[in-house]
Amino acid sequence: MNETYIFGHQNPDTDATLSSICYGKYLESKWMNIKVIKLWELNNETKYLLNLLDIEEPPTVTNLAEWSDIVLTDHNDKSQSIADREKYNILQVIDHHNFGNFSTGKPAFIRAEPLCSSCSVIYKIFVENNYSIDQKTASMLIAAILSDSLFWKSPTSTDEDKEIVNKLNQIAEIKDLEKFAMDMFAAKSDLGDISIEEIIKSDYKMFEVNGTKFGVGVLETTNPAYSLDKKEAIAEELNNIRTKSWLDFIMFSVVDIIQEVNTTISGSDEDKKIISEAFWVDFEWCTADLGNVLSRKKQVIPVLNKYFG
Ligand SMILES: [Mn+2]
Repeated sequence: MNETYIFGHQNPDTDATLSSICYGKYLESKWMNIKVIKLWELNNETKYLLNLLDIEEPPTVTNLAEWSDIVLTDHNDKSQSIADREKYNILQVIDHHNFGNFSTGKPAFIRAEPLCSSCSVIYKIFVENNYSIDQKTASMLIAAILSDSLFWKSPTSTDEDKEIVNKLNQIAEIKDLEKFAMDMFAAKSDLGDISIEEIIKSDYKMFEVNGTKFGVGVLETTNPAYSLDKKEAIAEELNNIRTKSWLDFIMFSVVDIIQEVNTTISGSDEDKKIISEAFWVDFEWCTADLGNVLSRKKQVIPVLNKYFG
């Protein structure tokens, strides 16, 4: 039986990783030969969770044999996926993002819903198929949902997501969900001694609209001062990445999860002009206060798509 590879997006976050692990386990129960992989190193939040829940870290694999079968979770966009994706055969996609840059060679199983996390969609698939959810799986699904929803602060959160977490917690039995989430965010915010490029790329996605290629990095943190203190260096590195990756535009936002404020950094006059016009904000040196803009998917990308469209 051929191996089927399952993975989330590049620069994987908690939802990307845990959705692959949980959904991979489910596909295995359907007698598929599944190999969970990741496309890049994990962030500290996901590492903390794998350690806490005693789950094996999937290997990083960036190149597969041609025409390998693949299943995508938490993304569909080509520019956020495995390199040269057209070389592979997409069997399934489980997602909660928009479809702007996606096609398959063969018919595929696609399931996407506007819920706050891919793991919410996966929970629904499990229930619909009478798949029994064990305690560890329930904890992983909860972790991913709370991570993507920033403990319900993100406007992507829906009542259905909250209901799903309540149902899952009857199995997971996590005593204090808020503490569980805050510990996870603290782990994510503990960046240690990482480079400026790693700060920008820790949660970074590329997009293409109407021939305009752009990158958007978001750092969700309980400790915004850590990166805002390095704003000049970040602004400079943004310009380097823009040149290296042949981008037309790049922005990086520090999202304070506690105060619910987005401070966006930019190092070039062109990028500042775009951000100012698109979000109606002014720059003070290299930062602009975007206010309560917490979700890249729901509050940043639609604005940029409209601007560049
Ligand atoms: Mn997600």
